[in-house]
Amino acid sequence: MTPDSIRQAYRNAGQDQVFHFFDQLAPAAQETLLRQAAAIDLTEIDHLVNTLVRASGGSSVDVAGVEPAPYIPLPRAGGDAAQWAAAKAAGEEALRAGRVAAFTVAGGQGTRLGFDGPKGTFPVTPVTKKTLFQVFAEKILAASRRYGKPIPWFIMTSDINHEATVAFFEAHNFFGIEPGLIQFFSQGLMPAVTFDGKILLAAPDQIALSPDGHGGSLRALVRNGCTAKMASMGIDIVSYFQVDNPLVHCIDPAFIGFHLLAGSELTSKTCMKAYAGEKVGVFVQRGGKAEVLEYSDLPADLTNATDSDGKIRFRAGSIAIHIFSRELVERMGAAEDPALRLPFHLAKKKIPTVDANGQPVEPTEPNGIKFEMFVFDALPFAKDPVIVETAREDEFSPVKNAEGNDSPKTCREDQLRQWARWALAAGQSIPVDATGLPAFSFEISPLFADSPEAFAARAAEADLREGSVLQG
Ligand code: UD2
Repeated sequence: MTPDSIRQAYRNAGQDQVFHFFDQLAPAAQETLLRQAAAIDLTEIDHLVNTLVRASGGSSVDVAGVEPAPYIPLPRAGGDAAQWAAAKAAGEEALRAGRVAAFTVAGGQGTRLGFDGPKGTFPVTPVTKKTLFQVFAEKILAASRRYGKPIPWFIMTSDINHEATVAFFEAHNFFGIEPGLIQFFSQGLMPAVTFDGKILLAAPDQIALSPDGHGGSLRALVRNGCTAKMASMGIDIVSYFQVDNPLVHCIDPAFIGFHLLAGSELTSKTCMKAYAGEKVGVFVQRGGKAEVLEYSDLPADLTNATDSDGKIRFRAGSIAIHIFSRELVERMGAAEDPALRLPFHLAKKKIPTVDANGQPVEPTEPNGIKFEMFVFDALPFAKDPVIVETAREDEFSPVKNAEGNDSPKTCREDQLRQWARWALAAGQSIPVDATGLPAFSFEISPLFADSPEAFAARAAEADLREGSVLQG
């Protein structure tokens, strides 16, 4: 596209304000703006403005007819132990056949934590302060050693943190993973618009762009050649997790096995909500189709509803751990028809912009709209989706806030509680308080043991005391 044709397209779309300062810009700045403008799909923006923005006058998400979605319970919660064992065996077979890749979404801004840098570089372990990325790397390495097959790791970044993320891995020798097995790629960006659909400028030569949500991962995996690479490696199972939760079983044979045995295209983990207002989406169904409703879209009466036995009715929380079949990613990530792609959600935000003279404006009230896709919206598009329960204490303790719930402190303590449980189950004596928190800090690397069984097998090597670190 030539500069003229780009500007013409913006004029035709009623978005000429993007070039308001163009003639006053230096050539390099003009080029930046043209490059950003050319990368935006104006037809998509036009469609979103017509369907979502114009219709957004305070309307809430339709929740008519939603019911709690069924899920496979843990054996201890009434699940069938034989079914769990069969699932584990099927998952192990797939891992031994090298069919599985790990996939982390790490393109977010981590604003709530107030940490300046890619969130995966945040230190989380109690003694050596390993970063989130290192914990995942060691879990992936441990699984690949156990099953005798390399497990490639796809990491989605965004423009905000791509270079810093890659540099961090390089500086740490990719934590012992062969560099060729890790693929970093940047997710797409979306422009922010005013409430009447005009694309906003962040500066005279910059469009106000932000990442397109974790749902952008489906099209980013396709556009960046990741699905093609997976196909060439014989990988058809994609183990998806977020960057903020070091307890996640990045590679979980039983979870993979449930996915395979059901012939599912999308299998999701659920963990029972700790309290009604917990900020996790919930699994619901309507018309026989499962979906996730984000916590902010669930009205208070449904959030607080209880069953006849007093339990939270919509208690199956979505903790953002999924298995995708490669086919589903390919199909949805490449779809041309908007009806077959992930929908966009809009969020009213304070978007830094410029005034008519090009001077910066920091709004104190929301002045525009950002568009984001959510990956869990793939659920209604997937064949035979499955939802599987996991135990919070074993798998979910995200670092989201600087203090309080889901903070570095709660996460550190949950790691310690988990390792103390393994040690106690293996017959060691460790002083713990009523919440299971050990009286001293120590650390177990996934390369030493990544499950209670793995720990029990090596318990004789484990002398746990203040500051102990069990590494490889
Ligand atoms: C998410 C879920 C929530 C629950 C919770 C569990 C949504 C909307 N909500 O809440 O239901 O499952 O997690 O912890 O997802 N990311 C990108 N690119 C983006 C935006 C986000 O890669 O454009 C990544 C981000 O780096 C992180 C993850 O997605 O790994 C979650 O993002 P978040 O912190 O915005 O989600 P949160 O905590 O609001």
